[in-house]
Amino acid sequence: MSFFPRRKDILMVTPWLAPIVWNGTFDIDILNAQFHQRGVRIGLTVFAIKKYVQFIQQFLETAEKFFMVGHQVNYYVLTDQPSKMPNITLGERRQLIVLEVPAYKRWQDITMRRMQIIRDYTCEQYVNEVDYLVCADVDMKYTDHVGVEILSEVFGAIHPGFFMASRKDFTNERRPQSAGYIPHDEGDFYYTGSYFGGTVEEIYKLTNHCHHAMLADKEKNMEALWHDESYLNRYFLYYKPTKVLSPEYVWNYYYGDPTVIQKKRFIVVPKDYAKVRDKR
Ligand code: UD2
Repeated sequence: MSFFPRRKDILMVTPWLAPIVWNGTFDIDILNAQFHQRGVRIGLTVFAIKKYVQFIQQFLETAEKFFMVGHQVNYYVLTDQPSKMPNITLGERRQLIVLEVPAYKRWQDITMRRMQIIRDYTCEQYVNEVDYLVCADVDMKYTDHVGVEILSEVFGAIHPGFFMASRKDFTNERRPQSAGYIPHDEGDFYYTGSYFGGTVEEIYKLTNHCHHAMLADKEKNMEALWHDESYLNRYFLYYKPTKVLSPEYVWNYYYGDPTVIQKKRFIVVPKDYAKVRDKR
């Protein structure tokens, strides 16, 4: 029965023929065998700056249970407070690399400058140590399997708040002068800024592009509506992802518990914005 679709309740492939990854659409044993054969090395980058250091322990502990189990993983934690990094016992072929980075004053700059920092480390370090990069927010935890099924040349994840929304309701940047601009009648999906990845080379291109878009707006005294997320959405409109992750991969219980989301693999940890962000 291999010609029958595994699921009929969701879209499994984009109009440009990239797979959309949902529970029940892949066989992890086949994929693991393929990726083990290639001996892939995976880097997971995560920023923990200022008060966000409080999230890193849970992030790493849950990643140890669920993220790329059985594969070689380098955690790259980018922080302004290396001394506060937790002491975690890691599994075989998994290592923690702490990289000290500056803490920008405004939270908007902290989140947007991740693009620049990832780009710079891509050339200096990541390219020599891993094959794929996965770039994640820190105020998240893994609650179910996330494995090599997500890996592809370049991938993004559909934002949990918009997978049922129509294109006109996507919260894209709508000012034509902005480098993050997307017209109302364009845009395939609304992607979250909290999870993307790909080969080191593709992530170099993506982060470099988004960083330059942010700088171009800065010149005009502008900032896209949802910061790095807006520039990322613009990038994915013109450089389409080769794989798209369903919202199982970045679920937020704020949006309830719909049955179509059979697994919640990586979820947002609720936070009090007023307490974790500096008021600027
Ligand atoms: C959304 C996106 C986020 C980004 C942001 C842009 C989701 C789940 N997340 O989240 O990816 O696009 O909008 O506005 O859709 N950080 C620090 N210290 C700080 C501030 C931020 O380390 O003081 C890092 C940290 O890794 C954090 C990330 O930047 O997870 C994103 O910041 P956020 O979580 O405050 O952004 P948020 O919740 O608005």
